[in-house]
Amino acid sequence: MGNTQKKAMITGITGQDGGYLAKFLLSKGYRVIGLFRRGATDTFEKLKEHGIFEQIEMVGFELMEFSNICRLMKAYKPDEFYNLAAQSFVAASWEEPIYTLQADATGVANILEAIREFSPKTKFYQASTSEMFGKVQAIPQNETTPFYPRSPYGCAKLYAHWLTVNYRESFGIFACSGILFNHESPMRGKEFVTRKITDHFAKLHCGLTNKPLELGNLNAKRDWGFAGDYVEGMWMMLQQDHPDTYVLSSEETHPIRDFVTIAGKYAGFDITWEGEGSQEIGVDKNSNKVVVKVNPKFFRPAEVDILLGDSSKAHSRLNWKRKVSYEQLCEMMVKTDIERYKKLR
Ligand code: F7E
Repeated sequence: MGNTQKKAMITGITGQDGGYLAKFLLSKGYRVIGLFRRGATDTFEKLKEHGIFEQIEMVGFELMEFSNICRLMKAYKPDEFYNLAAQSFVAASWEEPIYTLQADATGVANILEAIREFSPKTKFYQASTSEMFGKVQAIPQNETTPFYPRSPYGCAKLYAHWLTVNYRESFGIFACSGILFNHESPMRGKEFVTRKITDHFAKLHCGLTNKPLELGNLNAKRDWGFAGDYVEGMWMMLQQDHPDTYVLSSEETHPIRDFVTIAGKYAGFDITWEGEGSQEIGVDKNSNKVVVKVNPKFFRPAEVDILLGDSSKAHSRLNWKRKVSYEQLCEMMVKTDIERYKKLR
């Protein structure tokens, strides 16, 4: 392949999306440079589980260190740059609003400035989010729906989104913003609700705990898809003739409670719901045991009640389609977690 091999640089390489995207780009013959934060502990488990760790050029890097990103951009001049690094846990953003702002907003300004200065031909992908719609102004949400973020995370991401659009319009940089709705997988962090649920049910299934799963707001509705499908959409955006903004979503919305019921089914529990609000419980009909209860500590200061995306633009312009359904995603996550615990025994 020699000189024609494309170079892709990915921040957030150790996260859920970083792993799936790297795997996809490697399969397309890319040279993948993974940027990771140096730390005392090794954070490469996901890349190792994907079996791709050895194929990625891992480079230690700090998004807050502008000199770092400038040097990297100058040295590599990547064909494509995917910014997947972020403080991405919405609930934590009320505890760490300033850090969230630095990582999720200033970090993007750092990258765009470095591209502008040292590698203006680099195509840039920004991981934008449906959290920007927050208190939704229309249902479903598409690229033209007004934004109304409901968390410091959503506010920081909104700045990054507009800066991406602005650098596209101001300097002609090929900068794309992907407004991705929730995307999950067996590689999802356990602080996010879907994986928290599947991991706990796998433990209950394997007899590794007998405690009920404790959750917050069961009424919130989310539009969940499979992360593996969504990373392909990121790449497709950078292969177009012109940079643009696209929504990627499953176009279905389900309450958290529904995901719990289905995940329970795949773990062997037949859950019925009793009570309301913070008194609500999920009981397994087979054993008559309480397997889910509400703990108000997981309620958020402001909630995003419903997200439902309309991806018609991505379907028609990118020819992007999700392959994994909501039920298949839930089944895949529960089964993988059960297998993981079985291996440990
Ligand atoms: O919460 C409710 C919670 O933390 C989903 C990130 O990737 O997607 C993700 O953000 C819903 C919320 O994801 C618990 O109140 C109830 O309504 O899984 P989550 P998120 O906040 O939607 C977007 C697109 C991003 O961009 C973000 O980076 O579930 N919920 N009980 C709970 N949530 C959590 N985490 N834990 C609970 O116990």
